[in-house]
Amino acid sequence: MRIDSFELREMKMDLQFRFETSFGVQTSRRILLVTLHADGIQGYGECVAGDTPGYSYETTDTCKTIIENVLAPRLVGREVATPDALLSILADVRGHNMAVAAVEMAFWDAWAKQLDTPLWQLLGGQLRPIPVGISIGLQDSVEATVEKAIAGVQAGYGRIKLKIAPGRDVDRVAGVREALPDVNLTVDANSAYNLSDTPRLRELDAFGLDYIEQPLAHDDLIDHAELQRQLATPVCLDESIHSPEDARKGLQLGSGRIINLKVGRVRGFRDARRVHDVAQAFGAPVWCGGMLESGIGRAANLHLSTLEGFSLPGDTSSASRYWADDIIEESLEARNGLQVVPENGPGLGVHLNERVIEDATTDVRTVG
Ligand code: OSB
Ligand code: MG
Repeated sequence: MRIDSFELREMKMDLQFRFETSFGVQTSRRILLVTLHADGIQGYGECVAGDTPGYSYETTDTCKTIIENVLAPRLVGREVATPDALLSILADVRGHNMAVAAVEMAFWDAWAKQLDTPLWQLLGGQLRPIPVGISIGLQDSVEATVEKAIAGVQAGYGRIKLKIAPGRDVDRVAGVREALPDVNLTVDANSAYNLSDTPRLRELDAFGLDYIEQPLAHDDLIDHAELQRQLATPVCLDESIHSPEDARKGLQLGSGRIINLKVGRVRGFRDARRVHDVAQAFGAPVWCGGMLESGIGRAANLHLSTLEGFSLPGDTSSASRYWADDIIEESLEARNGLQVVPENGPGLGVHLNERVIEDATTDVRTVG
């Protein structure tokens, strides 16, 4: 495909709920939407970077700068045949995975549209309903946490993930487990603990959690391995895994037994697939994480989740939980804890809602 231009659009979207994690509170989201124009086709990519450098050093602003000034100028005017070719043009860009992934996603979407193929098929997946759960932010009380978890189960979700932080952990988990003895329950610490908290984390072994997500530092594999040796509950790695090599090292060291896979964190679909393959070689389950995506990113997550190693419910819950109005026409709503992969046309299989996008847009730039 000959890449003609990129449009970089920034939108501000209000969240339907206050989302608190161990790294901060969010009530809205700045989202970058990348549109790639090539051979008369438009491909879309959503950048998952957050507004602040809490989850990752990447932010909406760093991604905007890197895409506008580094990635897009290199690609405009070039003939690019495959995602591999695109990634090799960007190979010397160290890090900035979320920026690269947004551009790579737009390329996959355009490429799949040119091939008249749904993205899931091009990725090598199998079409099936996608099991999803919900991620519940830190609440001020045990009661509020239990209430949110019960509402999630009543809405049909079969897996509940609770955000935890020191002092807001064992009591929350105990309360939810008592109210919901059979639900698939997990926790996500977003790096809020260190090895000296091992006794506290061991208390969680009593509640039959499916996993404890990213308890220790964002850049650590060594201490996670030590912690995993002392825990019965599997550790699931999120922030620590940025590449297929990280996945190999983490699984080889025993830093965790499960991987939360996010396209943006690992530089795009090609490498997400490689992380998936590494995990399969180790017999480790993966599941698709969420980054409070709008419609394009949410659709992308559902396509990725069709790969066979995605054997645990993902975080791609109903779009209406997050947004009053999504940026796509299709409604990505879970029923009985299952999402349908959108197939309203080739590629990502969704269409932009121009009205919602216009209203939410705060900045537009074009390269090329
Ligand atoms: O750690 O999985 C995480 C959201 C933003 C950044 C990091 C994380 C999350 C979530 C929310 O847990 C998942 C979602 O509902 O999109
Ligand atoms: Mg996480």
